Amino acid sequence: MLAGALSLAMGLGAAELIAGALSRTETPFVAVGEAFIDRTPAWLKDLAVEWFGTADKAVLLGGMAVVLAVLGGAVGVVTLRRRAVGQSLAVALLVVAGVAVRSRPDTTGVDLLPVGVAGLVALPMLLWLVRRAEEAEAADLAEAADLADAERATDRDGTPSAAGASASPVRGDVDGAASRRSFLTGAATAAALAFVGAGLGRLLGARRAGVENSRADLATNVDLPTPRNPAGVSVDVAGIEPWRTPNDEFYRIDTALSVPLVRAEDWRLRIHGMVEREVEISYDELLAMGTVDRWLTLNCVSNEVGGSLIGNAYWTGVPVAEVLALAGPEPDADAVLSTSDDGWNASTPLDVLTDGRDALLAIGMNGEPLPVEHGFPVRVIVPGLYGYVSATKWVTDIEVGRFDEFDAYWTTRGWSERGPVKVSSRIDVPDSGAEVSAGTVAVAGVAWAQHRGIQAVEVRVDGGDWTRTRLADVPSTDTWRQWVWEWDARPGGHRLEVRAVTADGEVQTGAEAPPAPDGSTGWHGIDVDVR
Ligand SMILES: Nc1nc2c(c(=O)[nH]1)N[C@H]1C(S)=C(S)[C@@H](COP(=O)(O)O)O[C@H]1N2
Ligand SMILES: [Mo]
Repeated sequence: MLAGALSLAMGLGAAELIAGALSRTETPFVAVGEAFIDRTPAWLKDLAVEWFGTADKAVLLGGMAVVLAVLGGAVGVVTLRRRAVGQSLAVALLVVAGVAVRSRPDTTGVDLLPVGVAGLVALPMLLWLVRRAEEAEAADLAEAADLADAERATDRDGTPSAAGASASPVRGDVDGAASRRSFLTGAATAAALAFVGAGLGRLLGARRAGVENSRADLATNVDLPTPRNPAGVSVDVAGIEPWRTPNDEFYRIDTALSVPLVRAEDWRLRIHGMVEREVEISYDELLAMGTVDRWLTLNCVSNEVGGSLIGNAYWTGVPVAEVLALAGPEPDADAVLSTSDDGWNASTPLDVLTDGRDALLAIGMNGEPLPVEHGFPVRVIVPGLYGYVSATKWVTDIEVGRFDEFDAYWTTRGWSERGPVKVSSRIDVPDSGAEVSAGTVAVAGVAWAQHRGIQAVEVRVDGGDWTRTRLADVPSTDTWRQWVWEWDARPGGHRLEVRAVTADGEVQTGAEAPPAPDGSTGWHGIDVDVR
């Protein structure tokens, strides 16, 4: 029983640890508890609150621990008799935990990782402990048999008999005291590791909670304007991506397996390097400099033609140039290396940050404090540059210097040192491969060339002449621009392609290039079947 209960505990402890390290809150233990709470009938909930008050959660957790100990004990006993059945029971418990995890809101496949780890830890531990227990038991039986033999032999003729020496099949193979010792050592280790794992996991999880609290405080104390789309930015065609990307739909790209957890009150930004004076500012000091609100489109250099690694949001932040001015960059500096709390970094041209464009140290996204996954509490965003050379999330350090001295994260991995956004466009509707009815069909999408602006978007059918589309309005050159074209569709299979023209006259090239090393090119095309 101890073997079963402790191996289960150790598996769950490991799951807590992994979940904590990944900043996931839905551990198997927690998820089962929450799923249970959600399924508890109201009268029982009321009763629990009436009986236990605010201790109801502690009572539930204690109750769960007891139930798990009993279940684990049963698994141990069954495993002792029938290995395969016992292990299947253990796996069944893990499956239940997995289902509970996935039944929680906002969980993804990643949240199943701790469940898997629990299995990888618990199952071998179960077998090992059960085997030690079995050996100890067998040795006990053998010793008891020896004793009985010896007594019988002594009874008969008064002298100990040598015949009893081979009465038990396991005698000689197993030393009972050693097996017991090794079972107890294993059991104690399992118990200790379960506690340590769970404890560390909780600590890590508590940090996430602290950061979310910090976000929640800011949401009430900092004035972040509600995003309202400027007039005319949408072509209002069903199926097109919304002009403003909601935070939970905004693409996420970073190297962080466990997201950096920095509370606003602990955040500091150091500005140093080739500057007149080194400066360090706090979150409150940053806010006190005064914020601006801007619509900016951010995209990833890894975006394939027609891809979706792009989003448009209403950002609140302090101009990077003003923060740099506090330190006073030296005249021969040409780059800024911004570094994240987790060590990731990007080098950005100094002149781009100071040429008057809305390069921001952003604190707000779509009227909310930055989501943790998008860089809370402070990130950089620079209109006109790909994210990998500019948009450092969880930024804590800004070094002014020279490109020839900086080695930024992606630059050392073969991507270009400079990453200006390339003009591009995308067809959102109809879907590629769609069947549409002959007649008027709305073809619509977006085009972008941040900080340069889009002057025209053209489409062509089956390689024919390029036709101008109707453009929606934009508040500045820094956002993507929606377009729509009423197509008089004739029956048959057709290929539609799109290209954009920047405000300064560059026509988007049809030459195809992959994302590496400085962004994909080519026209986005779709095939549709007109009936
Ligand atoms: N700290 C940190 N910041 C980062 C990255 C990263 O890996 N780590 N990735 C960058 C890249 S490649 C892009 S495209 C943008 C994506 O920002 P988002 O996840 O908020 O959309 O963040 C940038 N900032
Ligand atoms: Mo990116």
